[in-house]
Amino acid sequence: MLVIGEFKKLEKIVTNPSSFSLLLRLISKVPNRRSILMIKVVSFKICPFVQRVTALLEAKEIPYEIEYISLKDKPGWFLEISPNGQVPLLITDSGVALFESDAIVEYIEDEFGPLQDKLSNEEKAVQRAWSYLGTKHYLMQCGTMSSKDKATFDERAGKLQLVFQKAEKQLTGDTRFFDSNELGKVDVAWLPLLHRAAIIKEKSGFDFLCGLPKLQAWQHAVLETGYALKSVSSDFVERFSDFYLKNTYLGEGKDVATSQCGSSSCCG
Ligand SMILES: N[C@@H](CCC(=O)N[C@@H](CS)C(=O)NCC(=O)O)C(=O)O
Repeated sequence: MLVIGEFKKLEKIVTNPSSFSLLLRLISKVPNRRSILMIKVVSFKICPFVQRVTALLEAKEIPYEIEYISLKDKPGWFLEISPNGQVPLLITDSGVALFESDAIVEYIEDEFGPLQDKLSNEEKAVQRAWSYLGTKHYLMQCGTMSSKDKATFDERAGKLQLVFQKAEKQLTGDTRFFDSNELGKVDVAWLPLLHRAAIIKEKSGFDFLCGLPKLQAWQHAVLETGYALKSVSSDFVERFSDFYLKNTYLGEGKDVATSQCGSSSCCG
């Protein structure tokens, strides 16, 4: 709800259209604001780097519109404004195209405030480091899920599970999320990994988080926020399954559910 002070700010903006970002912040408090003014995210439907950005926008309740492109046939306008030719690309309210999800996340935090306030520099650095560790493994998870045969899958999954084990060791189990009962930067950075692990478990029986109870509890808490679903398109699971569960070991392998962390061997 807008309070009186905010109406005064709004009045100031009306007479000074350059204060656009302040207007966006105010608009984010207005119901049905999506129809008013939005920043734009250029996306590919199953890209985890995009999802970390859209999950943060969702968690911060920042209005945005999304445009999906084909990465096999990138449109000319996109190549024109995207220096790395990759998604996500975020076009700010003043029309500046931002690329690289780390930079985009920092921009959102600078512009709209971080998810958690009052962190010490040390805490912020630890959170940044754990966020990088998560995002650095998106491609490893994609590669693992794309594996065509058991040997390749086992080798890749084994490497990924080492990272999940590190996270298990870091989690205290005393907080709902990574290091707090409030959703934070690390939770959003790991959300795509945890979301994909949940879909793979549901569809194939293979559990990336097998034998890691604190990570499983964290996954549950992150998914329970609803931001995983809100940050992807309504046909995400279908698109994701088409890509990773067809002509892959995960999709076709008869022994997937009992591979490595089989349900009877270590997950109970
Ligand atoms: N370092 C980039 C990685 C983004 C990325 O790899 N995006 C993939 C889709 S998930 C992409 O656009 N690939 C197309 C290409 O590289 O041509 C970031 O953090 O934004």
